Amino acid sequence: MNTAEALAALGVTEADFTPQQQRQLDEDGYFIVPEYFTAEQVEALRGAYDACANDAVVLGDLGIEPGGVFIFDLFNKSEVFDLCLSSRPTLAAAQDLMGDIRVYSLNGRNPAKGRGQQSLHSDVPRSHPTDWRVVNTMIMLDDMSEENGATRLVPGSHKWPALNVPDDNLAGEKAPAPTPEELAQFPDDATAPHPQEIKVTGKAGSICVINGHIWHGGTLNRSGASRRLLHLAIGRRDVPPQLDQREYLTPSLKNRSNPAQQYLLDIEDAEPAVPDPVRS
Ligand SMILES: O=C(O)CCC(=O)C(=O)O
Ligand SMILES: [Fe+2]
Repeated sequence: MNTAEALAALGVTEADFTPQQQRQLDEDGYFIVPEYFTAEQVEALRGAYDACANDAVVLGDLGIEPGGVFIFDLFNKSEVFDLCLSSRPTLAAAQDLMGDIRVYSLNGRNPAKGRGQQSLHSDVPRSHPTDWRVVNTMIMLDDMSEENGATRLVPGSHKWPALNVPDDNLAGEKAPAPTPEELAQFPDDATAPHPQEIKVTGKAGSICVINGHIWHGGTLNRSGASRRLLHLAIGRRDVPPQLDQREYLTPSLKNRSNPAQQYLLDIEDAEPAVPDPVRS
């Protein structure tokens, strides 16, 4: 199996990444596919999300979102999340940008009322201008609006130096020191609105595919309305993933996944490492 075979087996075709989307990803660093997932799929994903809400982890006091709440390792939490690997625009865009790819992580995030403002950040570092390492996807399980914590993006900033990369994504690497000109471009307060930022809004089921280097971040959930979002990140295959799927592999994921899914999860020759989760 290789990336091209895996994507073909998962039904990815040229239609999943149009020349216009390719141009948008190149120039702006993102594109949106409204209501990509059907209402039935969204309903199933919401059910699975809620069923593992108790697995949410509260982050520490440092980083892009002190006290941020995340659910990690979703592929091992429910088979329903396998649907994320049918986000064909993500897979097609990731292959186009990075060549050989694999899953980098699948996380969930639903900021509570009065929470969610993150520092503007790039998800991964970069050592030269086309060292693209991650394509990320915001999969909206609820309608996302300016009131319930829309993701903000600075269009075009994927070509700027990486900003505030989370420690977990540095894999021990030291981000290259920015030049004085680059430094001058960095915001004084990364939590503040950026003059060029836009807010990603959309109906449940919509996806926003981003170059993981774009400056982006969560915003404040003012209304308290639910804003369940999945982040499906696909990495270049030679880049250490955020979550090593082999270390967290459950019998259930190993047994149900097909060869193409196993290739993308990089678990083809791996044995289960932890038991299946028990839900009451
Ligand atoms: O949930 C969001 O709106 C963005 C989250 C994000 O970018 C992150 O946690 O790295
Ligand atoms: Fe991010």
